[in-house]
Amino acid sequence: MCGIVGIVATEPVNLDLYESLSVLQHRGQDAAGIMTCEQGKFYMRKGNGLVRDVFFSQHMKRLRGNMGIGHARYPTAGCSSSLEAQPFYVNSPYGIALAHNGNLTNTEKLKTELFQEDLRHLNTESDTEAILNVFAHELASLAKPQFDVDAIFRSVSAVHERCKGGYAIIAMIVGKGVLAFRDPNGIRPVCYGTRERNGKTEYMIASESVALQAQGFELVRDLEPGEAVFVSEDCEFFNKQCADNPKLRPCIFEYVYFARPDSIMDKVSVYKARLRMGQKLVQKILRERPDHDIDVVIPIPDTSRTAALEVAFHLNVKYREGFIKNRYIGRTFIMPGQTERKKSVRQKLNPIDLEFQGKNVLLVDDSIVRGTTSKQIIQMAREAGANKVYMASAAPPVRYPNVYGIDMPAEEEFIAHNRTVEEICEAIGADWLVYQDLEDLIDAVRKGNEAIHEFDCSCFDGNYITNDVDTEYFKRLQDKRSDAAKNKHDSTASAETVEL
Ligand code: PIN
Repeated sequence: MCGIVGIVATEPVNLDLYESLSVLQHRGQDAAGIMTCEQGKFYMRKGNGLVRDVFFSQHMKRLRGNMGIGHARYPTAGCSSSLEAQPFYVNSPYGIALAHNGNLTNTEKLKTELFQEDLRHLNTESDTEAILNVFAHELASLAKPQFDVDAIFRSVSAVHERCKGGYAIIAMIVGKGVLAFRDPNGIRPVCYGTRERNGKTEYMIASESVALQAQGFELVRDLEPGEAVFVSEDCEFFNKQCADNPKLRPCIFEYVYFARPDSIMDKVSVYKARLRMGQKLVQKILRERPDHDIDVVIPIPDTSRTAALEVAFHLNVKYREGFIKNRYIGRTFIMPGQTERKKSVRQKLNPIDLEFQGKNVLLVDDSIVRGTTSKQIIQMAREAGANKVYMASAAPPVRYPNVYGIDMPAEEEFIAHNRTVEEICEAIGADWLVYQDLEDLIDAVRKGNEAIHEFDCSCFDGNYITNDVDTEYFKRLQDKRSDAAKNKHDSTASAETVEL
């Protein structure tokens, strides 16, 4: 997952872009980049690390101009060298910078086509570079010396034809404007908003509405699936549907975990969707154990708090903060002669023993992926003196790999892989385990916008809506995402931030 942002304004955009990336930091802590444009020149700063560690005042001063784009990266199915920090850039036609959130499912085929037919060289493993080159190639074949917005939209249509998968793109063309578009299924989110300043309407495009709100922009709407919007350097707005059969199927995992609760995505408040997940989950708990003996509901911070509140309320038992998270946990250091130490959950979370002593506790998490965190937390709850430890997940079991841009481990590393719920319960050491049903999760989100008829739920049901994911693809993905592959990569990484 990644965060993207683009702004066209009447004053310098460097600070707005920096602050927006900080607001979108939860979408990617691996690398960050900003590119701005002034008088026909691009200015760029990008590197590995958190937004606050990549940009210093000397960089900010150099990011000149009233339009620009930014990116915060979470590595997806690839490596995370700083060479692959975004935006990427090509100098022809015009000069184009591009940043992307998502993952393509036909990158290998695209790379071959780009090399053999379009005679374009790619220097990294990143599918962003592939999309940029497809777009540049198509625009070069359509562009005339006189700049033409329609040529841009026709090039986006060609990208939709050639690139498969989930993607939300932000691009900037030197001296012309900022472009954004969304894949024909609208899997990945992107929205835009406006702000009035200096007698003009300024535009901001971002992965999540919270970024707009924080910079004083008002959310206008999400981009439609397949739609492209272009804002010229002098703040003129254009838009066009560029896909043949667009159909909104947003990624449901955004609502489960990824997005900030204060964002509105495809007209659904993420916060309210999580409250409803709690309401649905409690119904299942009561169906399974009408005579439950739960004394207290304790969320596993942070995401699950919203759902846990509703679970406790409708169970009519206490809601308590039993785990405190260390807010300042940072990088892990690689000391000479030592391999990097993985941080244990104990360094991130600490129990307040008195909330556990002698009680039957229901722990609530947003999802269970590998189950390693759940296992350690359940053990911590027992050591803190809990009598019984029950576990509830606001999402169904994660059983299938995500190919549309959410970085998840290889399939066999999921705790739910080839296990029944009873077996998972035993593996994580809980006294009882309850998962949200997929139908209930869908209802919980859909209630916010009944015009969404379908979601990408692939990591729960294995249904890949782009219909192009074959065994060969999974094999390659597996090789990239396995622990062995990641360990190999980690030993060359300069820093790592902690992820729960
Ligand atoms: C963590 C949210 N959430 C916690 C992410 C852990 C799965 N994990 C997914 C649970 S936070 S595991 O709220 O953003 O801090 O199943 O892989 O062990």
